Amino acid sequence: MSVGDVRKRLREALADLDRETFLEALNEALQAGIDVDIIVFEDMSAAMDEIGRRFESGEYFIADLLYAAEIFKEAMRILEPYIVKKHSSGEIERGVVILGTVKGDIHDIGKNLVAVLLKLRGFRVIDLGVDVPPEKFVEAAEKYKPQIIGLSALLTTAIPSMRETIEALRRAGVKAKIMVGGAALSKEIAREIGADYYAENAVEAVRLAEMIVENGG
Ligand code: B12
Repeated sequence: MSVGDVRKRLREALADLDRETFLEALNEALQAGIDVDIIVFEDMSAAMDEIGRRFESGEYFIADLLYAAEIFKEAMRILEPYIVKKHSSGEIERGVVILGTVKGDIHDIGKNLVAVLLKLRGFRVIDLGVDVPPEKFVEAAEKYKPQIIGLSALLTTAIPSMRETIEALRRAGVKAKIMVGGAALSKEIAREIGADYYAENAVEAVRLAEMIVENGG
């Protein structure tokens, strides 16, 4: 089977919520030496988008989204050693990053991926979890003095709450750079709600975080 075929099977099996075929294809992909970033950030992420579309069209239900999240997390456990090998820089004390999904939103797979990669690059990550109100971010920022605060939102309805969080942080005089991401965001929306940076995926988020600390915040 060609690399193209394996990748197609990987995407389709996850989108179809066919766990067994997906795990088989994942194994084949790893054996074929397909880069872990391509597997996670291209194929698995595209499958999750397709699952979202099927949900939107009424073909899938909430239970299907939950099952998709479960399969995704299972895959991440299998992929962990490959991710560590690819992304670990061996560095420590790179800086402090506070992360959280904003109030009203409980999606956390993408945020958790950002956390994993940041930790592997030597950042200390304070993960506040999901559905985090603005005052919690402010409190944590005052306590941990991070260089960067990362906010995640997948729901369009959570954008106002992300804006409120950014405003609350600025009002409190927090100096950290604010980086945002998640399917609800775009570069334009990020700028409009007052964020300093936007990253489309976890690899890009880490690249930005490294740039921010290298430039002294
Ligand atoms: C799985 C899933 C769920 C699961 C989440 C489980 C979990 N533990 O996270 C559950 C079942 C809980 C769920 C619930 C709901 N969901 Co949902 N869900 C999804 C789905 C299919 C996949 C999300 C995902 O994990 N993607 C894979 C990860 C790897 O990608 P990612 O999150 O985008 O993250 C990457 C980047 O965005 C970025 N990133 C993410 N966070 C951050 C943070 C920072 C700081 C940075 C820099 C970068 C960054 O890096 C990540 C890695 O590369 C999406 C579809 C989609 N297109 O996103 C819908 C989707 C987000 N859900 C949607 C909806 C509507 C809902 C519900 C409202 C459904 C309902 N009627 O109840 C609820 C809302 C619950 C709530 N209050 O939050 C809609 C949102 C539509 C919209 N425009 O607002 C989507 C888009 C589906 C759709 N097309 O309709 N969902």
